[in-house]
Amino acid sequence: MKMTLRWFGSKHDSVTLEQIRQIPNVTGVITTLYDIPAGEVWPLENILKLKEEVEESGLKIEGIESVNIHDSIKIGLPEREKFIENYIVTLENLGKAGINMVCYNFMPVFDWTRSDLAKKRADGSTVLSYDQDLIDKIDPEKMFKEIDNNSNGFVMPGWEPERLEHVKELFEKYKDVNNEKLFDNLVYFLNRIRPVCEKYNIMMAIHPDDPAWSVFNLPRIINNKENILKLLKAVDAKFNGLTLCTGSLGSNPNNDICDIIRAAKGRIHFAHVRNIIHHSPGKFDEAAHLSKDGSLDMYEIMKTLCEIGFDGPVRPDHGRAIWGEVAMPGYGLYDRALGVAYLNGLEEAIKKSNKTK
Ligand code: CS2
Ligand code: MN
Repeated sequence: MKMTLRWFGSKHDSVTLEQIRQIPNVTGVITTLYDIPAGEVWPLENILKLKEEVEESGLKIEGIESVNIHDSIKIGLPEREKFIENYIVTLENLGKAGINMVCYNFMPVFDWTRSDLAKKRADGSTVLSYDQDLIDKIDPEKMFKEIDNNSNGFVMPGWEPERLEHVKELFEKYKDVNNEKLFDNLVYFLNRIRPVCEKYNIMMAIHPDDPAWSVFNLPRIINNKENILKLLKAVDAKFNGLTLCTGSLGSNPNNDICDIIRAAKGRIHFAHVRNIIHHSPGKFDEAAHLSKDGSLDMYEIMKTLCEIGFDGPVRPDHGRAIWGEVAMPGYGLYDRALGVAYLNGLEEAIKKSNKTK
């Protein structure tokens, strides 16, 4: 596996490439052009500049998270054609720059949802958490403002301010979009981008819905094994793959992550590994990456990824913020550096135990 860290770019991240370079065994970053709104073309020039910046620090761009999908594509509006054309040009430019993995999601309106970005744990550290009862009481528009107010001054991925302006309208536009329609629109999109992906060997890695159930009555289609396999089969080609996000899929205790990994063998192009603590249905906290800190067995997850021969990029996901570090919630230096150290330790232990067998 290639150990990577997410990096939001020099203008948006509290962590620098030089710091990332100092973390043992990290060879690459997963990054994005954060300032380009969903739907617009990523100019080749900007991509090459980013690539140069990353490579100058001794790291490599292992993939993009995310090239966001314009809502008209998800809704299936006539203007989606223009936005799909733009997406194809972006993929072509990424391909020309030698970038071969793109993480994206197909969640309507909101990318991910949490009710608290800094829930205090007994030891004083903080984590992101989700409580369905609280979400049920929140007006989606207020939700945007709350996330913005609590993000320590950073622009949270998926909660970019330009989205806020359209929340009401968007809900209206999604009124007639059910799970089936959303799924068909996803398949349509994938078939349209297939030629450019295959030409440049670009792996598309869809991110599961987070949490893995419907929020604000919006449709959800990438939330369990059955639905994931349905998508992989609907466009049955390698480029159409998955970001195995343990925290998102694991938000639903009924999802067996190792079973999903085995079922999606050969189609997992990226892995987000983090633990999560289930409290009761609809209530969970994110956890440090340690197995004993949460409900998921991280050793088994990493072992299963090794067993299926996964050798793509993996990155730690949100963990705990400690020592009052001021960073984007879920993306502090501690969150990321500790996560990598732990995942490295697991991988080493798994390889050692395989050798002695
Ligand atoms: C989230 C998402 O899992 C995560 O890290 O922060 O924003 C994720 O990056 C997107 O859903 C992928 O498109
Ligand atoms: Mn994730």
